[in-house]
Amino acid sequence: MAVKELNVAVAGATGAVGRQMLACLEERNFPVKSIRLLASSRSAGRKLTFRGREVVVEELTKDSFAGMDVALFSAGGGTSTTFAPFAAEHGCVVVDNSSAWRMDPDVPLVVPEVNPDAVAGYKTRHIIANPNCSTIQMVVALNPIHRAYRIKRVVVSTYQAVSGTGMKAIKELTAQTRARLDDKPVEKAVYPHQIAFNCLPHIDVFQENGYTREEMKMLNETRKIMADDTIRLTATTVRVPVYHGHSESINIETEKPMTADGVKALLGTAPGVKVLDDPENNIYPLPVDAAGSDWTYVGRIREDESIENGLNMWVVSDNIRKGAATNTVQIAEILAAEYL
Ligand code: NAP
Ligand code: 3JN
Repeated sequence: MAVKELNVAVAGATGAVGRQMLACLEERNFPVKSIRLLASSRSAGRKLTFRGREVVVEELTKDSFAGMDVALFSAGGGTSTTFAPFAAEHGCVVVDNSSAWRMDPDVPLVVPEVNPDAVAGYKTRHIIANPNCSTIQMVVALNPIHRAYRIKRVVVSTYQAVSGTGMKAIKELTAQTRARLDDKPVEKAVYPHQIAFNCLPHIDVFQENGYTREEMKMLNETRKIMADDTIRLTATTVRVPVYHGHSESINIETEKPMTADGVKALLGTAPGVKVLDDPENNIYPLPVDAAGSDWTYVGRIREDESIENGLNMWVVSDNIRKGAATNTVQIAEILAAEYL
């Protein structure tokens, strides 16, 4: 059966994620009948290119979604909270990249390699949430292991690229790097500290329990996507001076015994995963190699010698692609093929 062509709106089209969403729609040949590009009043009138044609960016308003079938949102949580319900009123299904709706029990939180059937839950509110980028690449790697060996506990430390913070942060890393190399004063606007040549153990705001919001997203979203509230997880999220690609050092403890070789074989056929694990030849996942790709790369797979049924691995993925835009478009593809 031919997939129906859809009227697609992209809210936040001028941003780091929005631009990548346009690229993904093109690359994946999404069945677009018409496209509407939305951003703040600051960008109204600007032109972006989609499929070789210039499209004028419009200001996002409550009336932007009339006649639209699907709206891909990446314009921040406040914008999603305000405007997603207007889209839903027009019968337009929202796939939202912010944290605004992720933990709403009436909104599915979807990673297509893990819980594609959850998309059906869009019918209640006409909203589907895209998880946080650090959660997405982690669950793509963890879910096959959980299904085979039951994960009891996860300890994860992230090394997150500045593109996760948006266009201003990408520019800030370049400007600070130039300033440092030229022996000029370093100016800070986006992060509370210099990010060039530095690591900041601080992503999103601190909570009362001492964790950051990013760290708590990793726990709460993982439980919802993997449909298992018994999984214990502790995270430390760190911003590093890398442009594209989040890296994660993940330690897990399982109920059933496993071996590193067994996990390598399992992940070797897991959806969305590419195992890159040949330390003798210096082969392991790297953010510079993952940038521009949609795979979740896993390497350094080894048994944790300090506990029973423990394993360490290193997981890398392009945060703006699989961590945001690609995952969003994959969800929209399921909607287009099976529901709309
Ligand atoms: P960005 O580069 O700063 O872009 C922000 C976009 O939102 C721009 O298009 C901006 O339009 C638009 N925008 C801001 N305020 C708006 C408003 N009041 N009305 C309409 N549009 C507005 O940021 P980004 O990196 O693309 O991220 C955007 C959002 O996506 C984030 O806030 C976050 O919620 C989500 N995100 C999710 C993940 C994930 O882990 N899944 C990763 C990154 C980002 P102007 O150009 O007109 O300012
Ligand atoms: O920092 C990163 O690497 C990912 C950033 C994600 C992000 C940035 C601003 C607001 C989010 C998110 O997706 O969780 C949000 C948000 O809370 O919506």
